Amino acid sequence: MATVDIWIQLENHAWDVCPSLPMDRMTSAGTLPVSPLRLVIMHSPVTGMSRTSRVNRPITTDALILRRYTTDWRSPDDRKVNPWDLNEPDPTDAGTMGTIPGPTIECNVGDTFRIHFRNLDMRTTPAAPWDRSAALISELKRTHSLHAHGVSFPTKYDGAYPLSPPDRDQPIEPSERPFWDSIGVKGPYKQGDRVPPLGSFAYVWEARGPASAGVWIYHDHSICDGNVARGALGLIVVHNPADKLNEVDITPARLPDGSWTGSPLVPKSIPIKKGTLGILDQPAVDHGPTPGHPGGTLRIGNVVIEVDKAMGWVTGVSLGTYREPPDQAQFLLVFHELEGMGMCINGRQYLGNTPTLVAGAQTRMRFGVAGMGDAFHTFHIHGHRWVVPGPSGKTPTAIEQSPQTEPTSSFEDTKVFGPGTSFAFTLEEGTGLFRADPPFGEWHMHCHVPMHMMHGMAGSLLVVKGGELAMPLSEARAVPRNRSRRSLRARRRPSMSR
Ligand SMILES: [Cu+2]
Repeated sequence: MATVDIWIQLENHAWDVCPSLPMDRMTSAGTLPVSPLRLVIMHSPVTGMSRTSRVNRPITTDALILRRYTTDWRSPDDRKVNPWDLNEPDPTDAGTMGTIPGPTIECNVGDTFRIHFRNLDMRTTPAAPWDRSAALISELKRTHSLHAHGVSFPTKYDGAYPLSPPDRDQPIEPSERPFWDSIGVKGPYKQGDRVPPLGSFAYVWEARGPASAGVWIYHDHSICDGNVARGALGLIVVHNPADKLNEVDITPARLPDGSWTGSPLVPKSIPIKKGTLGILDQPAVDHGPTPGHPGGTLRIGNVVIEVDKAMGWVTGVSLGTYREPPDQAQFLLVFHELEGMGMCINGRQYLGNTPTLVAGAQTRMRFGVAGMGDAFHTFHIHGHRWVVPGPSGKTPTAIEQSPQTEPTSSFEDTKVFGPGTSFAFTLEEGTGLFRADPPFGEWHMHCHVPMHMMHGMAGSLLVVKGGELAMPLSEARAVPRNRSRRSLRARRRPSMSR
């Protein structure tokens, strides 16, 4: 029974739903509308870091990013949602400055977690970060909160406007008084359902009993609708160590290169003749300096291009080799909509940008899948099936206290879920009834609603041995348009002459 302290800050900045590839590997290039501007200014409010970044398909207004920080919001502590995702960009100041979904809150059954939340929504109108004269939008529109599913708390920690009462344990500090005044909170105490810009609030949530084990969503639930559709959501993972069949234990040794910001690839350099970047007539994502590459790296799919400091010269090209996959891995996926962009998985769209999860044949894969937005989805991984574990017993108390290890679903091949729902399941080691045999290769992992899938709600599971060269993955070829009447006539002619 531990208390886990987590520091989260809400920030606003640009977000690219296609950070790796300006195309859809599933339906071929040319199908994806790409932003004509392609350049945004990224600003990290606490470190002061600012840079111009190339984007392929940014959301139309600033995203609202929940970002992990060290104690007292001293410095960003960004971590990838899925370090074994081939396509997830660098989440730090040098990359996307946070993730969608936001920080994963992880604890064990019985633990309490204290979420120190600070609101740094500084959106201006018009949404033009380079326009210094732009005015901040109204404080009420920039007021936010955090609300959690699956765990226990009193109403003061519910974060659900307008129902949460003032928290008598959290007086408003003199330094925050003007901010709370600006949204009409005149009393002496903070209110967790309405945290004003520059204000803070601590939520205390409890993973009470084995019934809280699993994966749950948390999200903004304050004054304005639409904040969740700008990215203000995250996942809670409650582990149940008693669940020997389904649990995974993610130690640094099981992360790629021992790091939450690691990648499934080990860069393997192929020296080439110095050449200009002009030869790359394709947008690529700037991944900034990386270890071993004092200049920086650009990535087009899984081809890594090393560039010099001024990004004017190509200094090398690398495909990379796959790291040896871990024996246990956790994969978290949120199927949701981002404003103006439609269907996303983890804030990204189209195969090649969405998660391509890398695992080995013997990896125990713990999946946590959640839905958010207006639509219902159906989760499907080709070549894999599972059962959802749940409680044993028939009374509410028995259900709440039982270890949640009983297989309670039928044999699942495609699972329906929707806004605010989540489920977790485990694919055990090895092959058999539940796993593809042979396992190697790339498997589609998508929403099975055709319209959602064709709008980019599709990722993949890539099963590798480790050590092999990461060759470019399969891409669709453009499907020709309907044949003209002339070409159809030409096809018919031979049969007519018979
Ligand atoms: Cu769907």
